[in-house]
Amino acid sequence: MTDVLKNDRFLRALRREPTDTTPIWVMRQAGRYLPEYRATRERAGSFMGLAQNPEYACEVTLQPLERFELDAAILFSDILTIPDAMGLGLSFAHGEGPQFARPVRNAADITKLAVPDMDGELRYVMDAVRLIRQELHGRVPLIGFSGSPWTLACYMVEGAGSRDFATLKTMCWNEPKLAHQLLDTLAQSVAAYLIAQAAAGAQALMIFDTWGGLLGPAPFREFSLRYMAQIVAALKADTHARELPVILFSKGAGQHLAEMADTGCAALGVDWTMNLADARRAVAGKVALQGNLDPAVMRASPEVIRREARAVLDSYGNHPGHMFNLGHGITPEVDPEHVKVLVDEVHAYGRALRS
Ligand code: 1CP
Repeated sequence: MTDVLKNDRFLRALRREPTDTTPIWVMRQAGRYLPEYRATRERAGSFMGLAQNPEYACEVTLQPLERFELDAAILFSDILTIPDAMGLGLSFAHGEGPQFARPVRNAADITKLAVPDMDGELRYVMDAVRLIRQELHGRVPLIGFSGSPWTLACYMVEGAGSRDFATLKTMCWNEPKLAHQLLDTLAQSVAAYLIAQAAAGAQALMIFDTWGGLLGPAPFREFSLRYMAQIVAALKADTHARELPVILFSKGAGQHLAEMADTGCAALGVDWTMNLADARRAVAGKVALQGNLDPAVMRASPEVIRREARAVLDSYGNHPGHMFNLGHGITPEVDPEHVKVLVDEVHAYGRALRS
């Protein structure tokens, strides 16, 4: 695992060091918009069959890198591997979202939960990280990831996807102690999971707090931010993981960037509802920023994609510390050719911006 990185733009930008151009990767870059992904998923039989087989997971992780000049790879897995390893029984019906056979709803369910064994139930994730690192041969860095405790709890208590995750929110109001017990067990699990991914070879770590923005300001601090801060502190206390930059991404939580920047993370993900110039001012040079093209732009014409990509690059300006990305995951109906248009434009205009 001592291979020299051939392309370290992404890691340099995370450290807010100068780069020749702006690095780019795309959330959900390995996914259903790629025909080769759909073919491998067909062979695997199911989403979990794909994620739990390190050879398949490695294959789909590398697929987008074969097509596009992306500056980072992200482990192919899912945030719901932790609740699955806790025994909740995860499945994905074809074309539908996640479902848990055994959601957690009361004190008995929550008291039974334990931190999963990273060399046991979750070993397949670490095996995938090791294999991907080997097969990348230092082309680009590998990002490991987890869901945030809040976002994992949303699915675990609801038992499936939802627009408002009202079941967990109700628990937060009626039984805050119970909600905190669940979130604390999840924070310990996420920290152990990310430390294990770092030991297996991940070179940066990202925490997806997809549903943090569902909370008002005080509940966001109490139920989401506090646990992400706890995880960052645990990573900083680990002799190996402390070297890895951590990216926090709370969707819809633009108003909290300043507080999030104080957790000790290296970077924040920004969704498309905020201008990057405002985001830069909010974090006052403490962290790098990742984002933030509206994913719906990817369905527009190549000319519009190029124009909107340039607008995002201009909004950040000629400063170090920007990793280009979408403001949320790429959607299945996007034409893969449009991703090539985006990646090439970001690199070309990012170079021009620096000259
Ligand atoms: O049928 C399929 O092939 C399923 C589609 C799919 C894919 C491609 C799912 C099910 N998960 C994934 C992979 C995945 N999920 C990655 C891989 C790496 C990458 O290329 O980016 C990552 C990072 C995730 C993370 C994830 N899973 C999040 C956080 C990021 C986000 O997009 O907000 C969330 C919320 C999930 C849950 C999940 N898993 C899958 C789906 C369809 C969902 C969303 C369910 C919902 O809408 O509530």
